[in-house]
Amino acid sequence: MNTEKILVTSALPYANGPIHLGHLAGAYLPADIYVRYQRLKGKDIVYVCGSDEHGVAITITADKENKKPKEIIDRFHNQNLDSFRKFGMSFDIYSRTSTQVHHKTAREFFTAFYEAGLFREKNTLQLFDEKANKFLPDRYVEGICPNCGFEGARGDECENCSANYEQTALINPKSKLTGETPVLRESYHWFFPLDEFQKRLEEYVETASKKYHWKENVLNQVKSWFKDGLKERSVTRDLDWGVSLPLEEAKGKVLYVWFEAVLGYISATKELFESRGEPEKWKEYWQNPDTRYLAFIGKDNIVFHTIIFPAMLMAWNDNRPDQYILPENVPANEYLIFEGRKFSKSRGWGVYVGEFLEKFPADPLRYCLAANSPETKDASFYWKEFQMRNNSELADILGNFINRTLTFTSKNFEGAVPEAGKLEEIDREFIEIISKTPEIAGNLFEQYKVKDALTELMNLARAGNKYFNDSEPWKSVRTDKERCATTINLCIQAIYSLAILFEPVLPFSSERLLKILNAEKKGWDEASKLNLAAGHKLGKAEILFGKIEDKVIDEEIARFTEEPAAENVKLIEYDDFAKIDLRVAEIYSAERIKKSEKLLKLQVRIGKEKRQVVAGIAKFYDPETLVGKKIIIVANLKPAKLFGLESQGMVLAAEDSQGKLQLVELSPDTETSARVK
Ligand code: B3M
Ligand code: ZN
Repeated sequence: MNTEKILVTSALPYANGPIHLGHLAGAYLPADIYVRYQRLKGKDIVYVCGSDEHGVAITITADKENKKPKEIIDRFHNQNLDSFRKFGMSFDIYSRTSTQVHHKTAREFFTAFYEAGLFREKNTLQLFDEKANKFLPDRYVEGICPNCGFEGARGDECENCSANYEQTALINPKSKLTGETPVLRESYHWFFPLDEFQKRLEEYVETASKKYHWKENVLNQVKSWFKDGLKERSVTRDLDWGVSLPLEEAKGKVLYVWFEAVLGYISATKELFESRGEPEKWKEYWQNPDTRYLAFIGKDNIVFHTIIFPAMLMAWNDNRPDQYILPENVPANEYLIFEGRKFSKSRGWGVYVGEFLEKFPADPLRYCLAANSPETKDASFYWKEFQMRNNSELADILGNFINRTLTFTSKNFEGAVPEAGKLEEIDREFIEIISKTPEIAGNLFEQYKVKDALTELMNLARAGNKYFNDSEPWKSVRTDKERCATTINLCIQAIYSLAILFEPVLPFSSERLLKILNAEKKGWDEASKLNLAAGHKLGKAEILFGKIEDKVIDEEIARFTEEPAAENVKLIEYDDFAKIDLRVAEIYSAERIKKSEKLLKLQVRIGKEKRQVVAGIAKFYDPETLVGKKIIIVANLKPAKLFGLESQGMVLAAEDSQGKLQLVELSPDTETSARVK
């Protein structure tokens, strides 16, 4: 048994919102596939993750919802844990940074640096909101990015260009609490001297990236940071939510979320082994020079995992006897976008994992995200592609090969593996493909090339279909039963191999398939062999991959019909505009529609005429408040049926910055029936 130790972490998602497909494609699915593959290879692997529960990402959400941060993190921690479980993530532990052990670990690091005199301490000018009487750390301010000019850049980082900076560098800052321009106020803070570590970090990156073939997207970002020169970073914040500092004089301050969140990986590993009754064993991973450590992340987290976290570990190692290992590789994916546009929580653009898995099984989603993984460049999730990959690849290639073989076996060989006879060229060629695939695909998984590995695996299923077709067992069953038996024997052997090899990507289907084969899960390398003895009785066959109908996918697409941005709109003639009959209408009755969360039934008056209009504003308006409002409706739209109700027009509304629809309202003295032009 190969007992090489591997430690794998996935970025800790903030517990301030639900996980969406973009998250999965970035730091989670690639790691899970890798981990499952290495487990099949017999490696001694530990895979940890958990919720990031501190920082202003949490407090801002709490402020918005008028809730306590604790309520927010509890809600989303549990929700995300559930989504991950349903998606088949095989974490050994999914912890959270609000645990005791994490607070303790984080303070230990701070203390170690403090006692070593590493921090620079000073009074600094911080942005302060006089109206709210509060300091405004990190995302509490927005402004123009000092690096790329992006408007709406956060106080600590720019989501457009990934630049990180001290808040005071932000141009034209505005408080997120009140919208006011903040003033500068003095506050005492502790700074980590990142600049002092630059040379060693460069050496570390140079060596590790060469030896372990870091991805280019990661390396480019790191290099540009080095080029700009590393700067000291303050590790404390004026905030009342987070890990408090172990210092008397630091009341009302907490550790900067990133300074402690990366340590969450260590805390989670401690917790894991504590729960297994081996409280010291985490050290065999984190403090063992023979362990390989891989940190899977999304591209917006690169600097923290390639520069800041390694620097912290170096600083610890400089001052304490117990020595931590550094990441051997930091495989980061690019972004997944959704139907051609960025995922956006506020604009409701995208799909949450929980929602998705209520309608579709996890494996087709895993397959689709893996096959279209943003490994080297951004990729987009399209519903149509999801349907196509499910129907034409999973069902028509893999599922079909399994299904036709097993049906044939049950019909002609009483559901047992028939004995193979003399091998011919065609059989030997197929055996060759079975025996080579594990190594070829395995090497690709080792290099995080999930897409290519998947192609190899699917090619084995393709080869299976071709072998079945070319061998024509439906003919040989009548003319040469031994030949037929050989064909079917090899097809079943290939299916067993597929069940093992697809486990990292399709864990649920692999488990079901093993049951159908009535066989045990075996190691990765075993998949290169012909494992089933003649006479082995198979289990009950069932369809592994159902097809997804157009209707089902079209419904999903309809929920996300894209509106073009104003600057991209095609120009029209006045005549085109004049075709639309816009009228002022007065709402005289409004009520909810049973079973619909979104729709309201409105009765409106346009002059003397009465109309019924069904409008998708139920989430944003109480029906009572609508009566008497003067609004605009498209009066010459062909009637449509919604939830069995006829809608004789459409109301005009626009989204606000929170993604809420606001009706276009007119002043009460506007004449109904007046034409809007
Ligand atoms: N919580 C980033 C995020 O959720 C962050 C990662 C922490 S990794 C230690 O976008
Ligand atoms: Zn920027």
